[in-house]
Amino acid sequence: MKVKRFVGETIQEAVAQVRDEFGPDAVILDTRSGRRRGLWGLFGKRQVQVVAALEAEPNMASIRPRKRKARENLKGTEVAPAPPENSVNPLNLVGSPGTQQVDSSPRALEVESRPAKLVWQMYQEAAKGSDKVYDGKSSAASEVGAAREDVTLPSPLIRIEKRLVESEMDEKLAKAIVQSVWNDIDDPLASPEELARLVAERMAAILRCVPPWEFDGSLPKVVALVGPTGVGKTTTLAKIAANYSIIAGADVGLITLDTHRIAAVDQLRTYAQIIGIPLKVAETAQEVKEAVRGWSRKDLILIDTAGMSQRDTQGLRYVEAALESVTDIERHLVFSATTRYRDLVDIIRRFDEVGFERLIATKLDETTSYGILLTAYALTRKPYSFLADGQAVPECIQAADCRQIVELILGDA
Ligand SMILES: Nc1nc2c(ncn2[C@@H]2O[C@H](COP(=O)(O)OP(=O)(O)OP(=O)(O)O)[C@@H](O)[C@H]2O)c(=O)[nH]1
Ligand SMILES: [Mg+2]
Repeated sequence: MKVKRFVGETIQEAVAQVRDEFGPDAVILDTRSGRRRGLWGLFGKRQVQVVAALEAEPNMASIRPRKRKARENLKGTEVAPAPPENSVNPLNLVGSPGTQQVDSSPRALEVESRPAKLVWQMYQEAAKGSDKVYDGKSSAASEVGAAREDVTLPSPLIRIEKRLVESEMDEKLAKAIVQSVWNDIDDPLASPEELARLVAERMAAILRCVPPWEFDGSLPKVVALVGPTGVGKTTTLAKIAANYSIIAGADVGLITLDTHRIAAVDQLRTYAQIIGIPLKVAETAQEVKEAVRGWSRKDLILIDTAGMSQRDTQGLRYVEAALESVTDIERHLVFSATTRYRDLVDIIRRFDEVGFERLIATKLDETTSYGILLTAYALTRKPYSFLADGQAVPECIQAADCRQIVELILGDA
């Protein structure tokens, strides 16, 4: 893949350079505007920087969206979008058999297993006293099962706990997981391999991931991505849109609320054009509402929002109000797998005010420590929907899979 930075005085100028050099197959990865750096930077000309990529093979533009003529006639009778003939689903994104399937009905998502309850209670108990380490004898834990009298962990479990902490998992969570396994174990002489297997199983049991959406031809699924600046919201939105539109043949529409930066609108517009789907720009809650209402026959409506620092209270309120105007919206909090624990806590606290129902972790390719993924789940108890692991659109995304997250965290341990 060729990646290059193009600089112009306007976004149009920079994008024209991209088109001249890379042609129509170029994918815009990033756009930024600012003043030129250097000695005269302070009073320098404004400039727009566009980072674009050209895939070798395959690329998005070479896969033309399916014709929707037949589909329009079928609306209302179709159960789910049929995959294109002989289609493969390399991204594991769009409801392929064999992906982990979880009942995603609201009721099923509320239900947590007994082991999960045990871990969460231990974790919450430990988290209450600031740096207090869970001692295995808390009253909360005893509600779901008496903790072992003997709280000294065997050395293989201590090693696993250390490994989890090294993977950037919150220390209290790592302790709660291994302690809960030890608490439940039937065979105190279990081998290190067996203990490792039990820990992996427990981690998978406490996590939740939802399967990819399926559309029944009734009301559109409306999804908004929210999150801090630069975590990959727009890129992830484009990946999701391209996969559902091009691979699954779903009828997809995009709305952007990120209207303050012209480059942000152009970034999404470029993606929309390449994928061959419409984009609407909405500035107010009323406009969002109208945009959604105008697309009542679409399968999927994806809403991009402006990245905001978790300290930007005004921005957070704006997004909250704009999204509140749409009923049955599903909000996905996007965060980078490279986020540090303290920042994650802050992000979750602030975006809790906007509200979100799902988690998306991005930039899995930029780290080798994935414990933060389980920590994010522990702090929110919202299931994962997608995982993203690179800049390439539409390739670097997949439906979240609990076992895979556990494997990433445990690595070669
Ligand atoms: N390595 C890596 N880079 C990513 C991933 N997802 C997005 N990026 C890159 O992260 C940068 C920011 O991506 P955007 O999609 O613009 O992020 P955003 O959250 O929309 O940013 P704002 O709208 O400015 O808040 C771009 O350079 C993307 O190519 C990923 O999974 N891995
Ligand atoms: Mg964006």
